[in-house]
Parts: sequence; structure tokens; C-alpha cells
Amino acid sequence: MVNHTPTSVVTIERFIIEQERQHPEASGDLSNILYDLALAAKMITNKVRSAGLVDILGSAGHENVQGEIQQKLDVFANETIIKAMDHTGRLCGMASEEEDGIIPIPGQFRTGKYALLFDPLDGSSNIDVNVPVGTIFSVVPKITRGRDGTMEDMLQPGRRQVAAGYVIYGSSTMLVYTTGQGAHGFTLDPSIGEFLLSHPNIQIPATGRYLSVNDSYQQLWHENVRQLMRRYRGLEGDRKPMSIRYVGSLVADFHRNLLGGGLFAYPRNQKSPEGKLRLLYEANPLAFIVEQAGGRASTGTQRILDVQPTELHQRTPLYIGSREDVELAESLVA
Ligand code: P6P
Repeated sequence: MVNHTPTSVVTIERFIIEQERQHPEASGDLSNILYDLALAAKMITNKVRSAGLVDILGSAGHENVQGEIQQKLDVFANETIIKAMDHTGRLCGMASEEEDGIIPIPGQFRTGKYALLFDPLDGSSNIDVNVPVGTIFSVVPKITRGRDGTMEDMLQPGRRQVAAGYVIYGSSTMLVYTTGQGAHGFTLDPSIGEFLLSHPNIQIPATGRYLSVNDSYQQLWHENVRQLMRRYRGLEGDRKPMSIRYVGSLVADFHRNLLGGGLFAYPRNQKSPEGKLRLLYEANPLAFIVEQAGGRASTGTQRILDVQPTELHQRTPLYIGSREDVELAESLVA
């Protein structure tokens, strides 16, 4: 007879309250931002889950700031997050991959002491083929005076983040976040509409089983990078060969590596000399999470969280995941 004693059921709301209690000085604003993001995640989940059924697939026809044809789900996710967050009085402004500049808080609402930066639906080109996509978010403190968030508030190094997380719309919907007290995963139970604690205090193995990289750029990489990839594959040096797992959706690749150990690499190449991934709302939040889980995140020459941003949508090379595998990258790429 298998013992089915249920583990304790902890909702994300309960968990956030318990974490807040460890900070008597907390105003509760950050907790409320996390609640509101969890709500937005549930609303996006509904749309993503039914996308194939209500003919929401296919592009919305117009291009976003990245020059990519926007998928309707991109537009929906972007608007859902903005509408869930803009009236709460906890934010001074927002920035999104889908918007050119800062998204201001409408004049009729109070503003708050945090700024939210997010990628509403990363990997959206995968939507039509049912590959997992994700939402990534980063919360930084407002550091300027005055009502509204400014570019100075947005362009802070990742080490200034007070919270970061992602939602992965995969075989189940999971939300993983950190406020600097460990990285914790919650799985959505659709029957009750609650995110339940399923992965407390995630720890990423020091060396990874999986290597996530797009080899088609091999001829465009620097020789040091090609040598690094040979090391990961066990073709040179003494590292045990890694298995290749590349979904082409950052959140899906990152999440698998976070839980099972692995390295995601998107080196700079001659086509993308600054790398492809975005610093502020992709690399920084995932770097905060992976460091809280005992991993590392680097540009290859610098800790991601120490990079001083200069532009909202700036790109960065990215090596992120198991600590020893990122250290190997830093030893060779530099
Ligand atoms: P490539 C998806 O478009 C994305 O932004 C990330 O989610 C993903 O990791 C990366 O690009 C894939 O890029 O050049 O390998 O297709």
C-alpha cells in the first residue's frame, strides 16, 4: 500500500506572508506586487492554455520594439500585466520587452516605491508549436525623488533587485521567485486556481547534466567559445560529457537546468556582437534566482548582476546555471 500522506499545502500567498514576517520593517508593498503578478500569471495561463482553441494563434500583425511580428498572446500578456499592476499604488513605473520606453503609472493612480521590468511572454515564437513559453519579471527600488519612475530607476545593476521571478507555461504552470531569501517554486493547481509550494529552496547542482546552446552559430563564435563547447562535450579536457537540451525558449531551458543542473549559454557572435538576450528583464532576474539557488550567471567576463545598464533593451552574452560550469566559461571566454 503506497503511503499517500499529503505534504503540507502552502499557497503562494501564505508563503509570501511568512517571508514578509521575517522583515518586520516591511510595508507589505513588495508582497502585494508578488500577489498581483501571481494573479496576472493565472490570467495569462488561461489564455495560453486555450490559445489553440479560440483562434488566438497567429500574429497580431504589427511589429514590436524588437522588430518581431507580435503574437496575439504577447499583446495579451503585456496588457494583462500592465492592467494588473498599474493601479495598485506600489509601482512608480514599468518597462516591458514589448514597449519602447517607460510605461508610466496613469495620473489618476498613486505611485509607489518600486519599478517593475518584465518580458511578458518570452519565446513567443514557440507558441504556435506548443513549446513552453514564459513570463520573466524583475523588481527594483525607486531611487529617484518625485512621483514617476525615471530611466535612472530602470537602469540599475541587477544586484539592486529586491525580487525576481518567472512563470513557465509548460506541462503545468509554475511560478519561481526570489526576494533574496532563497529561490522557491510554486505549481498552479488549476482545479482551485492556487499556486501551491512545490519546490521550496531550490538548489542547482554544482555541475550540470545539460548543455543548452544553439550550435548553428559555431562558425560565428570566437575560438575560445568553440574550445569551451568542446570542453562541455567532453571532447577536450576531463569534464564528463553533457547532454544537449535546447528548447529555444529561455525560460524552459533555464527551468530544466535550474532543477536538474545544467548550463544555458548564449555567447556573443558575429551576428549578435552583444549577445541576444536582454539584460534588464531576462538575464538579471534569472541571474538573481540562480545565485539564490547556488548557481552563477556571467557575461563570460563579468557577473551579470554587476553589469551597469545603459539602455532599457540592451542585450548581453549569457552563461547561466551550475556554478562550476559557469566558472569554466569565465576561465576560457575571458
Ligand atoms: P536562437 C526566444 O526567441 C529567445 O528570445 C529565447 O527565449 C531563446 O532562448 C532564444 O531566443 C533562442 O534564440 O537564436 O537560438 O533561436
